[in-house]
Amino acid sequence: MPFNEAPYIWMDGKFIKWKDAKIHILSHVIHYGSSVFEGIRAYKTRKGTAIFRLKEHTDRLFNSAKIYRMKIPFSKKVITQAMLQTIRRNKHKACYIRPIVYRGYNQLGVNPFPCPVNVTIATWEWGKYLGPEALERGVDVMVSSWNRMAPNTFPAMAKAGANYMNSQLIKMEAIKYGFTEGIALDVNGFVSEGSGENLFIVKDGKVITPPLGSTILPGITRDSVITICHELGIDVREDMFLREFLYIADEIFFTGSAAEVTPIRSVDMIKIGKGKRGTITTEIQKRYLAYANAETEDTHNWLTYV
Ligand code: PPE
Repeated sequence: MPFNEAPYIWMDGKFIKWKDAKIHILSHVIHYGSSVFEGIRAYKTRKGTAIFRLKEHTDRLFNSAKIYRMKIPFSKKVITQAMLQTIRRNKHKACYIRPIVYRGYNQLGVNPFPCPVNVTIATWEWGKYLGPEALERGVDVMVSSWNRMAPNTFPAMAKAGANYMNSQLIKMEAIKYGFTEGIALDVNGFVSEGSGENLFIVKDGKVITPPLGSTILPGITRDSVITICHELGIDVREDMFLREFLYIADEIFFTGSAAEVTPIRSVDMIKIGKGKRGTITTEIQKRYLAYANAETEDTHNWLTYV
């Protein structure tokens, strides 16, 4: 689906018309992938538009930048306010928010230090990430022939643009083979994550998700789901697990700001459980969406009203 264009994009402190929000082709980011970014959702609630876990996303953006020695030329407070203002200015009820910090234009060469660090915030209305029926019906996925990056190569804890070259390999392969998404293994063969989602399995009533050591992005939805499991009294733990554990799991689901909580109904054409959204997945998904849409009390202060 092409962009649902919004009126304005925030660029380095100013609102620019969507079509004029451009950078030079010789910007460092274009050649060397030097960017870090976030993906955040704002929901339409009874009490108005609310951003889900704005603080955690902003913190992760700054952490990603720190890992890459990028000094963001704005404070967290300014970036936070800019996100709120962009939503107001674009008059969204619900939207996706994409702040991106990148190495800009000055000169080329791998050394990024001579180039400025620029910041842009865009918002647009974005539907269901893995298809309109994914949340209810679940998706069919494959284990990718591509591994996630090894530790100490591309830092997985940073949400860096360059990491998404690996994600693209995973995603393209999955699409070409007729699947919605791919699951990557880590370099040791343990299950890692999807191209743009973390992953959970349910086995005998227990919920398991790969640890940070399996080179995953420390997902904020993942964190929300772990908290929700605690609340619901569901046994949840972080542990490494083997590929074949996917096939014999009772339920599997993806998590992500874009994907929310999406059930997986088959892996490598092997039916998972009953081949439809499982009971524990349903319970967790309902609760997640209830928090995001302010249909339940915001006991964790996860919502920031626009
Ligand atoms: N792993 C990866 C590789 C990833 O990209 C995401 C988010 C997650 C896990 C889940 O993280 P979190 O959103 O904090 O729960 N992927 C974002 C971008 C997807 C895209 O296509 O762009 C997202 O969900 O916004």
